Amino acid sequence: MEVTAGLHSGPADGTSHDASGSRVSANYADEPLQPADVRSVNSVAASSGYGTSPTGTPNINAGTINPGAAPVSSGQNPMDAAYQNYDASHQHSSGTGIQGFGNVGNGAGQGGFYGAGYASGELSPADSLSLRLLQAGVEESTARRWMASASSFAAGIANSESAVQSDQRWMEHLQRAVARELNLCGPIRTQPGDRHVVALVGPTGVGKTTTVAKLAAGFRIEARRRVGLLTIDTYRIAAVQQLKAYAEIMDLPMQVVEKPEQMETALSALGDVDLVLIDTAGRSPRSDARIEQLSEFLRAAHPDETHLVLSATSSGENIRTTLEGFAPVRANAVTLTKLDETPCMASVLAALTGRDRVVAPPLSYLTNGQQVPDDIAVADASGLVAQLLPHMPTAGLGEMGFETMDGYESLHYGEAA
Ligand SMILES: Nc1nc2c(ncn2[C@@H]2O[C@H](COP(=O)(O)OP(=O)(O)O)[C@@H](O)[C@H]2O)c(=O)[nH]1
Ligand SMILES: [Mg+2]
Repeated sequence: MEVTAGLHSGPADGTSHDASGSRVSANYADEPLQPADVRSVNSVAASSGYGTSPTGTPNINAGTINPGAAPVSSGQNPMDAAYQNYDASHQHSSGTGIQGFGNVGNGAGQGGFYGAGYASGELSPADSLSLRLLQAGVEESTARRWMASASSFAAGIANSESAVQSDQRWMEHLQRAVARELNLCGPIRTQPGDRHVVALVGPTGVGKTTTVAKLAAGFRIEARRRVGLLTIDTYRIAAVQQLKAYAEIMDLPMQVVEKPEQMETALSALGDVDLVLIDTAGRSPRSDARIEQLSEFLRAAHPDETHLVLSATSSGENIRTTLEGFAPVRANAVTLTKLDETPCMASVLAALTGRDRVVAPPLSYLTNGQQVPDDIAVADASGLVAQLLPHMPTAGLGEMGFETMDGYESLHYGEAA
């Protein structure tokens, strides 16, 4: 029997709708593939509100790590040394750009993160990872926090392994550290006969309409729910046509709403559906008036869930600005699109795990291509951290209980009939 997560509703009813007769588990907490430490943090963090500080996430500062637990060559905080080296290399290397990182090794033998044992000119694995994070656009405070957390994993096994650990081992520590900070909320849950309204909001072109179509197809065809579509994106004729085309292909009822006052009538005109998916017009997070307009539509629809759709191709700074701009919409989940176009997730994940400005809502779905309905999966920590940095060594991921995103493709809508 295969256990499936994905778009099925709670187990109480899900079973009767599963033609294969297998038990369907939609409870994310039952998911066997997520490491225990990730799960426990998520269960707490997922309940924290948008805009509030998560209480369940361990707050590990570089300064609180016990340097004595690791083979550090001096009394100085190793992280400080690593970052000082980074700064020094940037001040002293003119016009060499990224190549400037090569200079860091000059100081690593004395004060690098795990500098002991590394010759002058050679970077320790932790130093080199720190620098790769900075190079990928992760801001220093986050890089420090992640590496401090990674070093606590490293310290845990320092006695049983050689003091100088491999690049791959450190990458795993880092992935684990990032995974631990990720908030995941699992899929949309529906019950037959109980109407559930979900709105997708976000900037233009991030994949809202495509994601609505993917979700509609998954719930309609694989989870066998009655699905209705509604769009308030009436700013472009093409936008309505785009959704209409999907509605016709899947034979779904669809309503177009031009004013908030029409919302109630349109919702009831959809008839007896289990899931209403609301597509919205792209909004610039910088336009307060437009965001307020969107909020007005949403207040009229009072959705059970609002998913903020963000593109993984955005910069971390862009993600932060969007989170801030959309804060009035009070999204309770983030759907991350276009993972297929992003070799490096580091700065996006830094923004989503950020502590300083806006705390992101938990992640619901990941999409990794233009194909409807295939290219979508329930967000999982392993799929995200597998793409943390380009060209990551991944051979050891299995040991951590991590799978790549490929392993999740059969999970997203439950079992096919
Ligand atoms: N590569 C890739 N393209 C995507 C993905 N999701 C959507 N797109 C493409 O992004 C473009 C904009 O999508 P659309 O759904 O119209 O965006 P919207 O403006 O937010 O509704 C289209 O060309 C989609 O095919 C994805 O996961 N990966
Ligand atoms: Mg659209």
